[in-house]
Amino acid sequence: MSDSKAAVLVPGKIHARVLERFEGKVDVITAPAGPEPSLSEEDAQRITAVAVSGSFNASWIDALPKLEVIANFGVGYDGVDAKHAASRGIVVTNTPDVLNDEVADTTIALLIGTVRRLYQAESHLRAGKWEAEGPFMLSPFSLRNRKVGLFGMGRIGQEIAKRLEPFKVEIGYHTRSKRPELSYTYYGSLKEMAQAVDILICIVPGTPETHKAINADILSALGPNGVFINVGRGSSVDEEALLKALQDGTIGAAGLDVFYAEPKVPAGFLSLPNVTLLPHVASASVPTRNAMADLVADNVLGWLSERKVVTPVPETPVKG
Ligand code: A2R
Repeated sequence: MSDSKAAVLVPGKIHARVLERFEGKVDVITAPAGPEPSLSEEDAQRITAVAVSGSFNASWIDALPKLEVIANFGVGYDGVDAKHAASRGIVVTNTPDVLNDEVADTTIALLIGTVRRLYQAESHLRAGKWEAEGPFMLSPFSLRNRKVGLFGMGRIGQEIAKRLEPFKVEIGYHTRSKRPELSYTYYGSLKEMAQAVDILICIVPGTPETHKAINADILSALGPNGVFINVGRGSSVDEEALLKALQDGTIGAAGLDVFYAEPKVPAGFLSLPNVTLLPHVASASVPTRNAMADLVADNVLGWLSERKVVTPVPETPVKG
């Protein structure tokens, strides 16, 4: 980096540690997040890097003629137009691996919480109903004798599968390419897997291909004892179809950490007894979010000082 500091845009909010890491090293330019860029022309002409948690579309990219790198806070970078960035020779980075264990741990908690209705049981206690009315109901479902299918078997999916092994459940997965090194049952289609298993865990990225892949057809294949868990992206689910399936018993229960238009959650879910809802917290612990923040900062600072990034996304490979 030269004497005049590089200008790094932070649209909207980002983890405080990213800003701490930037302090004294770069000039941080903030701007309100939104679909259209809102920046002075002078700032737009200076910015060479972006650190973003959320969305960064083609309009933003095109507003920054000197832009070289976009560092996304999060492993899922569906909010960043990586293809457009690639077409302009701009590098995009994300934060893979450092959150695998946390997300996998949370998935197991959400799964068991959903199957055994643990949140509802705790609410029963907190409301004084245990003493006043008696024990909480028996949970209709159990993890015993269950077959689990993972839609997605990447970095996080494999950590979830490893954690499922000691629970003595059968494990299968659906991805576009079979992973011959894994001993789990491979299903060539999502529907085939939904028919064969009774717990479906969604851990695929949000892409045009996975958009609303979990639809009425898949939910009906999962069946009335079926449990659906989503820790990937809300965009992978047709939420209207899921709500209806939970209301009319097409499936048995769902545990959701992500939503189609979060933080908006369809009101219908809130009153259902067979749903466990989390506000997108799968990676949200202090240590894991710090590690993600460090990776964002390492990517930006590494690029600005040495033209090196730690974790480029596949659309914008960096030759090193
Ligand atoms: O299809 P493959 O062989 O590329 O396997 C990937 C799978 N996947 C799909 N499976 C079926 N149909 C699709 N259209 C499809 N697109 C992708 O999802 C792979 O097994 C998995 C993604 O793995 P990774 O790229 O390693 O992502 P990671 O770190 O596990 O994170 C997954 C997602 C993030 O993108 C965020 O949305 C969320 O979890 O945190």
